[in-house]
Amino acid sequence: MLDNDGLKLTRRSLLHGAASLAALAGFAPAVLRVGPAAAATSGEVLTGSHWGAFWAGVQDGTFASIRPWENDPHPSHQLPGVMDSVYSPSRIKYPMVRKAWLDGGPGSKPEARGSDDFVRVSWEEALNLVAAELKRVSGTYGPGGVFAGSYGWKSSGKLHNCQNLLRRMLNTGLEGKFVNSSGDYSTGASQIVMPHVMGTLEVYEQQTVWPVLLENTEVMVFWGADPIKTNQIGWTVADHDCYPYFAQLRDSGKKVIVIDPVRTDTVEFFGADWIAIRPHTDVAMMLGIAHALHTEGLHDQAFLDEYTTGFDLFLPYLTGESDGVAKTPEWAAEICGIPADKLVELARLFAGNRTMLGLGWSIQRQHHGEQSHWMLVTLAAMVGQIGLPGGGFGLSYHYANGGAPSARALVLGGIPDGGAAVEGAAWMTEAGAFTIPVSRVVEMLENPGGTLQFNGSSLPLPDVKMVYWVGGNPFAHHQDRNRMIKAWQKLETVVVHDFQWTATARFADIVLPATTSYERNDIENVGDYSSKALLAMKKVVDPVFEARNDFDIFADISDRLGARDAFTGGKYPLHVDTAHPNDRLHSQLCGTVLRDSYAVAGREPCLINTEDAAARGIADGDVVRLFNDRGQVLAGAVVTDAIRPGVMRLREGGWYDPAERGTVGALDAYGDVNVLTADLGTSKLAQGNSGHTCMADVEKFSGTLPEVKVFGPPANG
Ligand code: PGD
Ligand code: PGD
Repeated sequence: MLDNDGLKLTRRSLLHGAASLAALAGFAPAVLRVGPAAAATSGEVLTGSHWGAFWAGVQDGTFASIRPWENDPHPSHQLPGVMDSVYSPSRIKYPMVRKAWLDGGPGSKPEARGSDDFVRVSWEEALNLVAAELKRVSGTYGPGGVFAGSYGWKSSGKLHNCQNLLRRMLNTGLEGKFVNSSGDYSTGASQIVMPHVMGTLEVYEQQTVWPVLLENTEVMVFWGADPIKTNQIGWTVADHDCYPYFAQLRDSGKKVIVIDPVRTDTVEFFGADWIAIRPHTDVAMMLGIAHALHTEGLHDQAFLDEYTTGFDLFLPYLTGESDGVAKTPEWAAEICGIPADKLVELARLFAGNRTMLGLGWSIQRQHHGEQSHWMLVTLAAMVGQIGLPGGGFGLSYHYANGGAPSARALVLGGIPDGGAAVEGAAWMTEAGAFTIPVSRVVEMLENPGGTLQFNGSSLPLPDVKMVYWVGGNPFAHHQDRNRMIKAWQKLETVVVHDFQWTATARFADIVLPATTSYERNDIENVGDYSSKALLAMKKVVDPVFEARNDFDIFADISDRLGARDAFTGGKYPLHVDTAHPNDRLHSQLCGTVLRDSYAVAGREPCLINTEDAAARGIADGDVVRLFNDRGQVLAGAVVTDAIRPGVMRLREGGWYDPAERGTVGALDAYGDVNVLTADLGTSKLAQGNSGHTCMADVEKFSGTLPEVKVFGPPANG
């Protein structure tokens, strides 16, 4: 049973929730914070989402109003829901564990998934459980044990990409021992067949831009596409830059045709010719049009000869020479439900006018869906306008505002998934790690040890015992729910992070509450294709209840896997202050009697805060080793509260004294801080030195102490 309180979350109860969060902070583990700790208590904050950029109004620390960014030409009507998602009654408030799993351990009562009670646990307990289970499953079952190819529309934002972060944690903390996925649910068929047909991906590529279409295109066809609806959404932050062009197209009076079983928003917006095709029959309809083109000699044979191969193989099929069935308009009409004379009319219209065929993606999310986009390319090649201004075909006019002109702006990279960390790991087979096409997850669970035919090869199916899903809702997006429930019962453990009680979360064993992107800082491009702006996605409100950023959750699990630094990017935890010495002039006088007044254990003194020293078992006067990726230095510890926690001071100018002389990487026996610092120009403007840019860690030195030799002469010196 869900915590009943979780169903009554309101803005008022939120205040209570915030208070309980503060009260519980005592047992929350330390987190590496990404961004400032607190959001504005009142005012307006600019941020963004799949639905577009917007100004969030904050009142007394609560997200209270929302208005579109002024540079959004067609704001989505869904924005009020975006605000409400922060406080919706289905918000996950606390870490929760399924009761039977908590009582009986992994694999207990799997048939109770979806109906069992959940028990609230502390973050500490939840993180311990997840880390221990990852270690157990990967240790017991090897690289095929954990599935982490989780897919879905995680929020916009380059840093808080929870799916990359999950894989990063497993790449750095579990040597990459997990099962990954490829492809997506949007264009799974087309993105595989198009490279065979066109040599390119097509579905996620920029389209001939709208100004060119408006100037040249005479007939615009939206085929199984409803761009007025779907361009509301972007994978990054939606720009909505297509909509003003849609209005210009509508006002131009040019012909717009929509081929769709449903009279869509796009039909209404353009006052388009609506061709109400029977579902799943587009290939037949295209064949009927192709047949009419060929019969009337309207196809562009010169284009086919010059730019394509294979028409000679296709033509006998089209005419029926190879299988005895001519794909005439009459033949097609019987199948697609559109009269034959309409198909002939379309053939003449397409060939006689500059025509852009804009296809949507639903028609490739069908059994044998590869065929529709493949046949579309064939039809467009016969029309012969591919490459002419405003002609040909496009597979992304309906998605993320494809066709909105691109700015020459920076396109941001995402947080890396850490895959490089495991390249060539010993457990990898010659074929590499397990990866399955993402929509075959259930088949994978049903058929461990079997194989799956995929794009010309035979993939081995692993024996997965644990599923880790973040930023997606497979109990919404995957097909055949009842088959899926049975497959899920084969699992020993399911972990889900989400901010709402999705069906997927309800079918999990361990549920961790994530923040929405409005409770954290991030950065994102505006416009998948237009890249019209970079948006600092500012935190609007502090996390509600016990929600935490996926980043912080994974960092803490990484800690328990012994890989926090590798996950967080090797950001060593302590800043090193490298100020000038008060008892020397740089390195001058270091070799003199003055050293007697400041050296500790015969080495350069290093100030360490009392807390940092205690956490590392370091006492005043100890010889310590400071280290980072660049080098390692011995020093004498001065444990003090005269330096803030998280900072050490090792002054510049201590003489370099490598234990192994002349050797790269040697331990410096005395304390030259520039062994640790970064050799980095300040920026391309001034190219100053960055001697104060230095992060490192410190430990009590436990090896054989090298003698300090630098204050005597070199051998034979
Ligand atoms: P969403 O509902 O967007 O669906 O499937 P997808 O799984 O993407 O789920 C995203 C989840 O991520 C939400 O529960 C959200 O709360 C969570 N989330 C968002 N941000 C974060 C975050 O920062 N951290 C964490 N931990 N969670 C976060 C959509 C899929 O459905 C897609 S893309 C397509 S194209 C398919 N379409 C169809 C279809 O047309 N017809 C059918 N029959 N089925 C489909 N399924 C597919
Ligand atoms: P759908 O709405 O599934 O959109 O883009 P996609 O093009 O796949 O389908 C488009 C049209 O195809 C619909 O009007 C449908 O009636 C029609 N159709 C269905 N079957 C057939 C058929 O057999 N033949 C023909 N000719 N037409 C058919 C989806 C894209 O939209 C994707 S993949 C994602 S992840 C985003 N999701 C959303 C979203 O969930 N909500 C909105 N508002 N916008 C989105 N944009 C993106």
